[in-house]
Amino acid sequence: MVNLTIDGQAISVKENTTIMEAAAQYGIHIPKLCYLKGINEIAACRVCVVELEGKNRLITSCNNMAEEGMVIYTNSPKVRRHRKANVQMILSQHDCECVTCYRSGNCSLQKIANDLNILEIPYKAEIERQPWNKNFPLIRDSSKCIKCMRCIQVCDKVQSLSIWDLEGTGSRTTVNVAGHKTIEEADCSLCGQCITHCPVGALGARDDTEKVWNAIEDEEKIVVAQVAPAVRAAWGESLGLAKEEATVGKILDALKKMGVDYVFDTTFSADLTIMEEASEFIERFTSGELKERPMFTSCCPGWIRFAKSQFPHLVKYLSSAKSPQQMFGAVMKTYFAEKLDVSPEKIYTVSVMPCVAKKGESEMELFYQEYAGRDIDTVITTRELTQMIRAAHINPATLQDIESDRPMQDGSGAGVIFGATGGVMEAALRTAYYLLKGENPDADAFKVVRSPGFQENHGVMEAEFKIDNIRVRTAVVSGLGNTRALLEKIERGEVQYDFVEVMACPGGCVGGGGQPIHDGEELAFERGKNLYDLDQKSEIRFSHENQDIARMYEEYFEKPMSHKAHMLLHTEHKV
Ligand code: HC0
Ligand code: SF4
Repeated sequence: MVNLTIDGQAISVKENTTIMEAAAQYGIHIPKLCYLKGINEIAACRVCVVELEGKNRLITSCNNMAEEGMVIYTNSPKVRRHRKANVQMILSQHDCECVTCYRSGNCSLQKIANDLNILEIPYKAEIERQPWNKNFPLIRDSSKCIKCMRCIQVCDKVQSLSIWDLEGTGSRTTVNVAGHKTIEEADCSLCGQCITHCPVGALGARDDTEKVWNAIEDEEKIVVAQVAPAVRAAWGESLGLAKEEATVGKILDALKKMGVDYVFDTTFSADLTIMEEASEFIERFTSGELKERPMFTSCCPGWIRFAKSQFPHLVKYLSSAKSPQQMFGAVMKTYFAEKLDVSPEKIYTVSVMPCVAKKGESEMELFYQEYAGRDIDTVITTRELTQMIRAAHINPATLQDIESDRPMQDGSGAGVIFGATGGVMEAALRTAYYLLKGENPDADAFKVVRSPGFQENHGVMEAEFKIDNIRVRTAVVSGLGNTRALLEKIERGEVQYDFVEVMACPGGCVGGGGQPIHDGEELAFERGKNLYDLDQKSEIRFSHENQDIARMYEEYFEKPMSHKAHMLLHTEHKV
C-alpha cells in the first residue's frame, strides 16, 4: 500500500494508483475534461492539475501515480488559478454559443467553466470552422472541438477503425478525418462511440426531429412509430425518471401525445426476425452450408458497415434476415396498410433507436421497396426522443403506461433482450431449439451467452450447445475492436463456430451511440441488466409464442422463409 495525504486527509491506496483515482476512492473529486479511463490518459487538457508540496510545480493527477509520503492539494489557490487559466485558454478556441448547442446542459466544458466561475475569456484565438456534410448521419462541428483526443482514441482503441486523427501543428493543431478523406470516404461504421465519448458538442448525430414534426403536421400522412428494445433502458435517464418508472409504455404514450397516429414496440419485429433468422440458421446449418464459416447475425448496421469495409469476403455469410427495424417498416407499409385499408404511400414510418447507424441503415438502397418508398422514413435516436418530449412540454411524470396498438402488439422477453449483447443469440437459440425438437427448452437454458463477463473476455462469450445429436458452436461479441480480433481468429482457423452474433457497440445496443450521454460513465452493463430483468418478468419468453406474429404468418406471410417473407423480410447484403 501507498500512504499519502490529499487535502489534509490521510489516504492509503494500492500501488500503481493514479492521484486522481486515489482521491476519488476517498470522495475527493478532481475535475477533468480529456481523461477516459484506460482509453485516454494523456493529460491533454491539464484541468486535473494538483499541487505537490515541496515541488515548485503543478502535476496532472490523471497520469501521475500516488507515491509514498506525497502531500497533495487538489484545490489550493495556485491550483485554482492554473485550472481557471487552462479552461479559459480552451474556451478561447471554442465557439461558446451554448444556447444553440445540443449538449447545453450536458457539457463537461460548460460545467467546469461554471464551477470555476469563469465569467469572461481574456484571450481570443481564431475559431476553426471546417466544412461538413450536414446530411451525413454523424455530424462534426469543429468550432466546438477542444482537441481532447477522446474521439481519436475511442475509435482507434475500442473500435479499431482509426477514423480520426490530428492534423496541423502548434496552435493550428486540430482533429479531422484521417488521411485527408471526407467522412463519407472513410470507413466509419456509424457506431457513434466517438459521439458518446465527446465531452462537448463537437460530435453528434444528424438531427431528424423536424422531419417527424413535419410528418405529424401533414394531414395526408399516417405516422406510425416503433421503439427499439434498448431505448426503454435509457430514455428516463435524462428526464429524471427512475428505472422502474421509465417504461416503454410511457414512451408510446409520449409519442401519441406528440401526435403520432399508431405506436408499436420493436420487440414485436424482433420476434419476427427470430422466426426468420432461426429458420434460416437451421436451413443453412442442416444443409452443410456453414461448414466453412459461421452464419453471422445481421441486425446491427454498425457491424454490417464494418464487415463490408474491413472483411468484405465475409459479407456472404451474413444472415439475409433484415433487422427488426427494417422488418417492422416493411410490415407497416404492407400488412398494416392493408389492415387500415390505405395505400402504403400514406404511411410514414418513424423509428426510435439507441443507434446512429440505424439512420444509415434506413437510407440504404437495399431496403427501398418500389411500391412504398423506404421501409423506414425517419430514424430518431433516444436523445432526439427526449428532446422531442421536452419540446412538446410533456411532463414525464404525467405519462401513462399504454399498450402498443393492434394487431402488432405482442412482444416477448426474447425480443426485449435483443438490446443487450448476447440477446439476439439467446432469443434465436430458444426458438431454434423449439423448431428442432418441437418443445420448449427452459427459457434460461442458453443464458451463458449473456453479457456478464463480456468485459473480462475481450467482449466475447463462447458457448456450445447440444440439441439432440446436433452440436451448435456459438460466439457473441460486442465492440468492433473485439470483433476484429475474433474474426481474425476465425480466419486463422483457431476457432470454429456455427453461429456468431456481432454488435458494434460495447455491451450491445444499450451502449449505443444514440443513447443519453453521461460523460465518462459506461452504463451499458447496467442497462443490459435492466433488459434481462424485463425478460424474466415477461409473460411470453419465446418469440415463437408471440400470438400476433403467429396470426400475421397465418394471414399474410404463410410461414418463415416463404416467398413473401423473402420479398419483404430478407435482403441480400452486397459489398
Ligand atoms: Fe438494437 Fe435491434 S436490438 S439493433 O441493438 O436486432 O438500434 O435496441 O432496435 O433493428 O430489435 C438498435 C436496440 C434494435 C433492430 C431490435 C436488432
Ligand atoms: Fe469511429 Fe464509430 Fe465514431 Fe465512426 S462513429 S468515427 S467508427 S467511433
